[in-house]
Amino acid sequence: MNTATKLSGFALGLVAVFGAAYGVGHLAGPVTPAAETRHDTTEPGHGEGGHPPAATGHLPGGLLVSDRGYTLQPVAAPTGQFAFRITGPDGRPVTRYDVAHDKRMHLIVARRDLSGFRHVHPELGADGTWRVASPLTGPGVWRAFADFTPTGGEPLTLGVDVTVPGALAERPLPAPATSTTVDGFTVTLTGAPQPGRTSQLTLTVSRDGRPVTDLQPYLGAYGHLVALRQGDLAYLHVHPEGAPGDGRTPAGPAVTFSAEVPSAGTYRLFLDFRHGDAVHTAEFTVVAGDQAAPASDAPATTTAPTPDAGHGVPGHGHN
Ligand SMILES: [Cu+2]
Repeated sequence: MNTATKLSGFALGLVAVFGAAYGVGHLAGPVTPAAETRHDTTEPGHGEGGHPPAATGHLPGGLLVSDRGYTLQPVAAPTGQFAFRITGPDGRPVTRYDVAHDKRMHLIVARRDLSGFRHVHPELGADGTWRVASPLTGPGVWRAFADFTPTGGEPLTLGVDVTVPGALAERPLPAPATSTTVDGFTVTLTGAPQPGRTSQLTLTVSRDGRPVTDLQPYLGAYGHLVALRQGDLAYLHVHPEGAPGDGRTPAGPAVTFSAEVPSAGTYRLFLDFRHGDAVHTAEFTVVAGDQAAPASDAPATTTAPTPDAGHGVPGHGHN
């Protein structure tokens, strides 16, 4: 048993590394085949394959550490603190940001195995350094996403890997499900993401079998949904339809999002919602598009019913 667990962890590690390597290769442009290197004046960036260098805007967020002149740089920080800065096109730390969803900076972190999700809001120092009590809650390779809008620029999400040393215990991704529990709440998901087109995802919150109708606004909405793609952690942040106080958006139990995932594959959804002056995060594994994601066939064999999983119907459904 123990050996099997270790092996599956190892296999997942390989998948993650392969995914990361693939992502880097894709972002750097296609590798030029040897037969095409006959030109004496090979210009860097003159890639073939129809991906012009300036087309990074079509990529999902969070895959790049540097985009449109802005770069995410972790900086040394005291134990227990996480610090970073964003440098701008002039190479200097950016100190002016627009407020988006109540904050000038949203820092989202998750381990490469998609465990340990946190969403926090650092404080900006006069020198352009952002600092926050470290959300990196244990050993592992973490992806840190900075989601911000530099004043005068467009919204950006930059991502960087940060390693926290220690004994690494890779966690397998939980199987796809349409219901989960967190902090005594049950959250159910209806709708399934479809690659390349907008899908409605509705998350419904209940507690002790009763619908929760007194959700509290959190960052200007009744919910925030982040989706991370397994393999490269492509980042998607969606806000719900309607806003608190607009006269038509109820404070639960349902919060509806319009989301478009960039490809078929397995995603982990993280729903932040606020109730009782505390923020709760409900997590779901979903499969978008064709059920061909290799990493998802391992959990499919574990069909043991769990008492709190509600309808344990996988989120993907060929009828
Ligand atoms: Cu935030």
